[in-house]
Amino acid sequence: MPRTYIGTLRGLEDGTRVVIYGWMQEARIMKNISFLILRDSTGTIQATFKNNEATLDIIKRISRESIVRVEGTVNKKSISKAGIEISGSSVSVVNEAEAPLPLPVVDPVQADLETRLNSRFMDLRKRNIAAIFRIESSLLWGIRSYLHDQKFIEVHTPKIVAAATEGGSDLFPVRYFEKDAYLNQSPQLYKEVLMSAGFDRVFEVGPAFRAEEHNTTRHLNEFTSIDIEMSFADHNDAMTMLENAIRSGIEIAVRDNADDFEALGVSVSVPETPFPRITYEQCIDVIGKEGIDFTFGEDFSPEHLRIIGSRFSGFYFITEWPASVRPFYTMPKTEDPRLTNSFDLQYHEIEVTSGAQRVHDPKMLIERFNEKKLNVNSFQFYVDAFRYGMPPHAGWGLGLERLTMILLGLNNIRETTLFPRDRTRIVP
Ligand code: AMO
Repeated sequence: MPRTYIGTLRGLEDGTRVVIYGWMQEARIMKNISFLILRDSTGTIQATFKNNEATLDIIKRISRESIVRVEGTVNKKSISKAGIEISGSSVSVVNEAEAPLPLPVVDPVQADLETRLNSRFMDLRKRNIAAIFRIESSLLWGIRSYLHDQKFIEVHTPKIVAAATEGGSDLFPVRYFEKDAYLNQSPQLYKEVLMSAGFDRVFEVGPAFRAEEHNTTRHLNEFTSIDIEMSFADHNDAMTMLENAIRSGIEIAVRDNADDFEALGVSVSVPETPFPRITYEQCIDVIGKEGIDFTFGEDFSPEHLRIIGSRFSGFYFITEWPASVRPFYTMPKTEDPRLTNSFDLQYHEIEVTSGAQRVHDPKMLIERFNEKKLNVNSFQFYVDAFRYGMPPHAGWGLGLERLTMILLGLNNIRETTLFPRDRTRIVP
């Protein structure tokens, strides 16, 4: 008999014969009957057995979290809280779980994050923890499908590279036969090269590696970057694409994951677009009003961003950043070259995306390398792509884990990563 998912039982008629496979969450043995709570990826169900020697003998020995097979019939007249159960006819153990468990699955007392991450496979069995990843998957699905509809093609660029893109100090070195190489910080250079290749609109979802020394609640050393690059476009086009992509991701998650939001006790509404835009200089005014001194050309500190973020209830862009705090590839603003055609998307005080119109003129690009005291020779393959017909272009990079974190109001980015990599953790 084929397997029935627990989540589909309600759609079946009373009395239908079914076979359920799942984890044995709980067993209770009474005088005449026994109860098993079974769990699969779609939910939990109670199976009730009339005690007889054969089944009782098995039920007594099933350890928590063992994989079991239960055969029985759907009982929709159940007096249980769920109003539905399985009247079990047979039960067998498919694979026994050892005891004691490294981490309980149903436990009113939450273990601390470190303990949970050490036994992540158990932690992920919890309904509210699994919900985070189901929602993250839908978010990404919605963003992907939006970009696909907008004629972006999905690409895959190398993660073992020879040069830095986002600043030289945050690189993980790797030995590449007789050469030195690094894990890529961002697909930046490659996505731009693909504009010269004539692909017009590309996106990539992949790992990005940052050897940042500090351990914070919003930094990972490996994160998932959603990157786009589009030709014949500027920063304004890129911002429009971003707000629409995020709205689409949230729309899909809200549509498809009602149970998961409920399990997390979180309610989310689809944000209205366009998102507000505020310039870097307007932000300086905002923090100035709080009596804080700030020098033009610096980056905002977390404290500054808290002040700015307190003015907005959701997503907003900070635009026109000074060239001093943006990478070499960022297009200066024509009317005021101290500034750039760049933006960050913020949610309250947290940055979720960076993006910009890029420099496309090879001469200007070389100047920007020199200004940033970078060695052009290390970027030869990139510069070459600008010399033989590079269209104007723009794009952004959006951190998937940050997006999930802010959407669900989680206070640590590790919660949104299956197996986080931080300053001290590379296992599991
Ligand atoms: P940036 O370095 O700002 O820009 O990164 C873009 C987005 O990626 C996420 N992010 C991180 N998430 C978790 N842990 C980290 N250590 C981390 N670092 C970055 C954030 C951030 O907003 N090439 C440019 C993008 C572009 O211009 O297209 C870039 O990488 O959400």
